[in-house]
Amino acid sequence: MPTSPAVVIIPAYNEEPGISRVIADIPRDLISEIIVVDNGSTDRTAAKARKGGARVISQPDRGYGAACLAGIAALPPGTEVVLFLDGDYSDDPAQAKDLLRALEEHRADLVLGSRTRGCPQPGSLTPQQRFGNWLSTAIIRLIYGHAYSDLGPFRAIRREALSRLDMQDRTYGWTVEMQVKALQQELKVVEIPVSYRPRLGRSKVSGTLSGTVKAGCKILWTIARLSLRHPFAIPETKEKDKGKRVIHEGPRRTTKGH
Ligand SMILES: Nc1nc2c(ncn2[C@@H]2O[C@H](COP(=O)(O)OP(=O)(O)O)[C@@H](O)[C@H]2O)c(=O)[nH]1
Ligand SMILES: [Mg+2]
Repeated sequence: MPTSPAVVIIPAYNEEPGISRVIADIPRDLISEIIVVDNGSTDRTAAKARKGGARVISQPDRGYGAACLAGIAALPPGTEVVLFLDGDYSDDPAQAKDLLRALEEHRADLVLGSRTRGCPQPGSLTPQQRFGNWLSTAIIRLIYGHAYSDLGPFRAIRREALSRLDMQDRTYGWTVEMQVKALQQELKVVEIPVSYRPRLGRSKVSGTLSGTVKAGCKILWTIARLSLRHPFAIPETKEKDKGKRVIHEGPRRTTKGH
């Protein structure tokens, strides 16, 4: 178990239907603070998050990455571990425990919740999401030789590693930017299977045609841009750590529903 509690960052845009349940299901014994980044919601997301006990900060500039960056800027001093979780109740917040446990057990820098290695409920991952994941991870594998199984949003990262990644993307490229930069910097990355269920409320990305096209293009462009800049791993890594970068735990099948 982690020696220092983690801070959770939840980017949220109009997540009134699910935000209270997301917050309520986060295991508090391991979490020191929950930050909900209200990304210009027009519903009662912020009020519900506050009522649930989260600190709500406002990021009026729309965009998934912009919301995550605002959350990072608001981290309390001394934060050692940051956990990212969406506000739509697709992920099971109780599995934050598994992510944090894996971070400690493997002495990892980054632990990714993999939906494809878990047991996604029917309808939770759209065919276009699965295809996009497959294509993106195949390209990353070709370039870097490492096989990610997903670009899911549920993840835990050490604060120090997060600072080193110098995250920039303000929209849909956020998750893939983190994963590509983690390989470039030879961070120790672990994937664990997580459950996934149909979201509460209305999808803004994968459930819409324009969201899917924009996200797909942005993800592929992000991989290309980052890889052209640093086609191989940045060569500062200690020799002894090479080859230990990506570990797949599991499979641990989880099927908990709403
Ligand atoms: N699409 C989108 N999502 C945002 C934004 N700001 C915050 N989010 C949050 O990002 C998460 C992912 O969005 P979602 O619609 O669930 O995407 P999907 O899972 O691909 O359908 C949710 O928690 C959103 O509330 C934004 O500007 N655009
Ligand atoms: Mg979602």
